[in-house]
Amino acid sequence: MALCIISPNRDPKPWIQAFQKLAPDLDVRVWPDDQPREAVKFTLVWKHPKGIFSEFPNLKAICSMGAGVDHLFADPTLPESVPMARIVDENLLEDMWEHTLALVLSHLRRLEIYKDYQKKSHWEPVPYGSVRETHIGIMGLGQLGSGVAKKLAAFGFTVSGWSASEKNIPGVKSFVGDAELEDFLGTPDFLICLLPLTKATEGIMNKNLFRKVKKGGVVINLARGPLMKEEDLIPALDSKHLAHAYLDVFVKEPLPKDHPFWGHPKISITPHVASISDPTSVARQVVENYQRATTGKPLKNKVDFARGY
Ligand code: NDP
Ligand code: OXD
Repeated sequence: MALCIISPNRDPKPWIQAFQKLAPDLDVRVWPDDQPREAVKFTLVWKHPKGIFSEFPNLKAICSMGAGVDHLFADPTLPESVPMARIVDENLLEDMWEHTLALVLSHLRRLEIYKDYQKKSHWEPVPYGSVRETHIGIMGLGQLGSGVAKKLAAFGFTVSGWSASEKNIPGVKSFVGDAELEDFLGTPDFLICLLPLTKATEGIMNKNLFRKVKKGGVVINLARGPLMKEEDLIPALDSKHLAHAYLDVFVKEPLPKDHPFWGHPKISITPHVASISDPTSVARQVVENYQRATTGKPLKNKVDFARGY
């Protein structure tokens, strides 16, 4: 029995080291190797080549290397009969919260503006915002969105959130489904996206949605690039309806050098670093799911094939 890592664009070494420390007897392989595929019962996957799972006739489970699973569903040959899991990790949430807080506080305290002023040796105080007067809306109240929402509320922000089902999170007003999306969008000063990328959510941040966001609102996309219609963002910023966009994720990554986002004064870019799965922190849950899969037990952090997340 073996676990096979399939991550052509991500270094498998830290994962192998983490598994060796935790479960020295575990047979860990890395695709592409020349060992027989029959022994592989479990694959740990990040942006795999499409169609690859048909090489593994005895697969009992597929696990995403991260929280997101859109990279799995992008494969039309993904086997529905093989259960799937993803990463749910306290450190992933902590990192997402710290990244979110850094962006929001930096914006409220106008740090982007002063960075620009400094380049010009320009001295000019600008009015700043405060936590107590700021409303944050979060699209997606799952593992990450609900955790971030709870922490923002405890920090003193006014917080609301939007999800497919109703939530009961202390200090967070819950809005549900398409019928309540417009009401949700109207009041927050910051709109943060932590939705999964699915057929239902692709392109959800588009010109119609931007129009419903409060004038002067700030948009933050920390989830997946294709959730936003990229061509609709610059017009919403240039018309001054939106004040700024903080983007960590893009339709095409790395963001192409000639992409108009790079040079736009109201767009701040980070290279998909909001929160990265740390193998030393998450290897334990992968090993546990390997053991569960190979002994016929249900997986933890299971992905719902029908919902796509
Ligand atoms: P979850 O699956 O736990 O949560 C998803 C949330 O979105 C749920 O609240 C769900 O509602 C809601 N949702 C899904 N579809 C819809 C819909 N059609 N309408 C309304 N609400 C919807 O995901 P996580 O919180 O773990 O992660 C969110 C995303 O963050 C990941 O999919 C990944 O793409 C991204 N990510 C980005 C990282 C980065 O570094 N930039 C790092 C890690 C993750 P309900 O609860 O009712 O089901
Ligand atoms: C993830 C990511 O989904 O890193 O975990 O984006």
